[in-house]
Amino acid sequence: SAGDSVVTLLDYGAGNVRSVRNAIRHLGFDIKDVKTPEDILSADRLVFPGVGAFASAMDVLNQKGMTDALRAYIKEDRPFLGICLGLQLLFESSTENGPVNGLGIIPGVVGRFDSSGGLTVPHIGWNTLNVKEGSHILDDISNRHVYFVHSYRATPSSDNVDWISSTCNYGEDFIASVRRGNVHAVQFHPEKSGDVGLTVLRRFLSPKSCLSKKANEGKASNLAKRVIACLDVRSNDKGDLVVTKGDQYDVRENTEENEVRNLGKPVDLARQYYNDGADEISFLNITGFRDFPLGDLPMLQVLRYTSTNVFVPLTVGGGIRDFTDANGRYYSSLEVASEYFRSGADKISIGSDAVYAAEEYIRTGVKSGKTSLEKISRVYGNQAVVVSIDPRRVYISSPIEVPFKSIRVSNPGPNGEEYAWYQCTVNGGREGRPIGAYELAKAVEELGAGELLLNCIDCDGQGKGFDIDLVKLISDAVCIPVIASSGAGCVDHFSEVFTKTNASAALAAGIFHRKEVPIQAVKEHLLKKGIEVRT
Ligand code: 1PR
Repeated sequence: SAGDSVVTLLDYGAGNVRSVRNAIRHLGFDIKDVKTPEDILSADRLVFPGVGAFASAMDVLNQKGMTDALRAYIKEDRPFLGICLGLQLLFESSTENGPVNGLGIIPGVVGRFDSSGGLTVPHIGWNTLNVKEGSHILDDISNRHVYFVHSYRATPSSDNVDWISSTCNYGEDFIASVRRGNVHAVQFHPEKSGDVGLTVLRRFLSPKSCLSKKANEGKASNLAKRVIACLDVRSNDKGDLVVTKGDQYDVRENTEENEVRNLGKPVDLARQYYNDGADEISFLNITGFRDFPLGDLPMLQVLRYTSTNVFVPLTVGGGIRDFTDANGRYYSSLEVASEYFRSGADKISIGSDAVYAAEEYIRTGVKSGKTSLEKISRVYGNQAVVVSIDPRRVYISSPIEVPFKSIRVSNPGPNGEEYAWYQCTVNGGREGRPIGAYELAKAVEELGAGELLLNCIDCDGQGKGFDIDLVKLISDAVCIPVIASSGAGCVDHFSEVFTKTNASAALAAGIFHRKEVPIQAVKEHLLKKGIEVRT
């Protein structure tokens, strides 16, 4: 019947569920959106991708009169799939901005991961599941990597053990999925977990295709180190949006025409990197500091197209700030970010504006709550906000020369200097600011950043390896994940950064664009070195 191909989606408008939509459509199903509580009650199968914070999600569900309909639907054992917050909301309550009551279907309280012992929070990235037998949609995916991004989790107890279909280990065992009859919920994101995730979704959507193989016994899980492909995007002089790549941030050819280097088309390259096994794709709108992104519709189009067939996380950065256009119309940074999310981004990244926010916070000692960083992370959650740092190395002879955190460098400077500090810049490296990368990292973590993209202008495009001193300094200083960036030239640079520092991910651009090193080769090398990766 026609109903067989229709999936009812509960999108309460709090954020990006575009990827879930895209994945469902990719699998050949049509989507019907829930508008009223009756739509829930008449669904054949209901997908509930929770986004945003627990309290605001419950507020919206209560306001729309959907809480009772959801409870009734689930109680009748009708096909249900909750995703991320859609799992958490099934529990009794959460401590996120709370305590706040949830739907109360599963016993237990959702709480925050404990970072006091040095655990990196949010839990972002590809981790493996310990799948229980009879878990149905997860059968035989024990030990496969799936994508998580969250700071809160439900924990196993004797009261909810009957519900648990898999756990995952991150500092402790937490509930990765639940199942009772036709009701399923997963803490990870199947729509962002590549082929494995699509399999989980397909099994939920067409249960007949489900394997009932015996589940593998899962080993203790390990968060995989991520390999990220980065696309620096801007308009060339002809006005076409191209992927470019700089040398120490200079993206122009060394020719008379001085044209913007063109390494390909953003949508095509992103798709290729997804197929090649990239764990994540980042787009940086590198002229966003001067060109307003909402006027830059091609970038939004790039996200829309890419997210239709790329099922790993997408980050987009560039130009996220408050803005008044030529007609005097004011746009808040939150509107800019929202537009990026609506177009298919899973995370946004803030560069220049985060530097100003950190400077102000350090100067006043007060969190104003008004910076783009704070506003966006409050609405979309910390895990959706990356801060991109563009530091430049400044050599000094002695730490007392500057009021910023400095380190003893592994390789002395040109005049034999033994120390350096890392000066933050804004506007694509064009302007140095009176703040160091260390100070910035600590400040933005407090202001709500969920992750740091740590570049280094000196190393960018040089292919001589990551700045290990810098990556170590920053990844030891914060509890949030750090993405090492700038300088990858060969596979050994990836194992080096993962063995010598606490980086959670490594990002590269030039070597992938120039096809010097395939992503698959990086993964194979890391595997050989005993480093956990998603294959
Ligand atoms: O300040 O919020 O508008 O954000 C601007 C964003 O654009 C920032 O994330 C900033 O890093 C980025 N950006 C600005 N100018 C440039 C430039 O290159 N001229 N790109 C730029 C930064 C650095 C990396 C690069 C790695 C790896 N690109 O992301 O991809 O260095 O390169 P490699 O593997 O080839 O060495 P805002």
